[in-house]
Amino acid sequence: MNIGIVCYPTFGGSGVVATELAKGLANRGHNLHIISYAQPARLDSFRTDITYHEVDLSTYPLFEYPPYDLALANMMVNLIQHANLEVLHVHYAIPHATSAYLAKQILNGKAPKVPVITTLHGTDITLIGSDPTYKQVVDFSINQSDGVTAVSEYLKNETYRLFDIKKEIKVIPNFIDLERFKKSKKEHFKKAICPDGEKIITHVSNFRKVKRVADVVAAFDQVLKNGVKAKLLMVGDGPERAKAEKKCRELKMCDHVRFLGKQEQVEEVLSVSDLFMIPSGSETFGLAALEAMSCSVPVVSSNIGGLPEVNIHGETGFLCELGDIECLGSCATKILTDEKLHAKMAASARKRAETFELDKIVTVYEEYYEEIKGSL
Ligand code: GMT
Repeated sequence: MNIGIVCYPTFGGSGVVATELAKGLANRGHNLHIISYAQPARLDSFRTDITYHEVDLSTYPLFEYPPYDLALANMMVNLIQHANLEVLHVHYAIPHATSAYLAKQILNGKAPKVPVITTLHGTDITLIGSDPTYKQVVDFSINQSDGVTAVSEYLKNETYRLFDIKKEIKVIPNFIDLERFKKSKKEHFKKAICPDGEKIITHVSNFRKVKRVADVVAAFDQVLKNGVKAKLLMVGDGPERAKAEKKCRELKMCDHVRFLGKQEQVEEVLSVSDLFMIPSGSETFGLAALEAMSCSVPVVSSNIGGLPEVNIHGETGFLCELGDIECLGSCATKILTDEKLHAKMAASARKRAETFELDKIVTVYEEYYEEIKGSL
């Protein structure tokens, strides 16, 4: 099949899922076209079966905000006509589903029908999508898609609750490359960071407000106060980084915290981690938690959104109520000070991650494409 995948190019979330899905589909003999405004971070090597198309935004003195959604729709029309796309799969509803609708309308009757599949990822529904500024357009565009998927049961239910959706939403969870994300020996790295055998707690995110990075620092402070020798690795960057750095200065424990910035090989950091902390205020799935679990790292997370569908309380880690620093700190302490519990949770985390294995989920997408194509 010739498949078009539209996504954001960013490090976290939907862009990663879209790019990894494209690679998985290409490995099965499909021809992939990735469309974005910049090269996706995970599209890191040349292959003949994946073509990247960058949406060009011509500027014009009148445009304070160049209309990306129109340029994207134009690109979709070109690719449907000239690359013979058979499926157009857009990740994140805004504005991708709307551009896809427009492309379909433009081509109506002039090209074979191409099914548009929209995958909902998170903030396109829970935050920005349901904001009155965009809500009506998002509602309309989702309903105009030929197929709609959501990355968790939670997100499916939230979409029905927040919008007037007539379509059936299929839950297709996110997935993980178990070969890439597995614990590997990086002892030299661990020694360099933890010369006295300290435990490592890691957080990975885009440091947006919703990730509550200051909570990670505060909970880590509790762990230190509980007498655990530990280091905190903060991976990623974003608007809340300065706040988190300020928090560790206030708590006078900056010596124990390393802000590593954006890292491409997250699995290497996870390989030396003893615990992963993700106290988000909203998280429809929590791909970062799954990546940690796949590297046999137990997770302490908030009991929010889709996180309980990934991190099983008492099994792969612990869940705490939103903003409960005390709970985050004491759960982390419990795992880090009980070797038996740590080993049990690390093994369960990997086992749980195996249920989200990449190939299995790619098959589900492939079958869904066929189903939607057949229904047109
Ligand atoms: O917030 C992010 O990390 C990016 C965001 C997105 O929509 O691109 O991520 C969402 O999609 C990810 C992939 O499906 C999910 O794992 C994240 O839980 C979700 N983020 C939120 O809901 C805040």
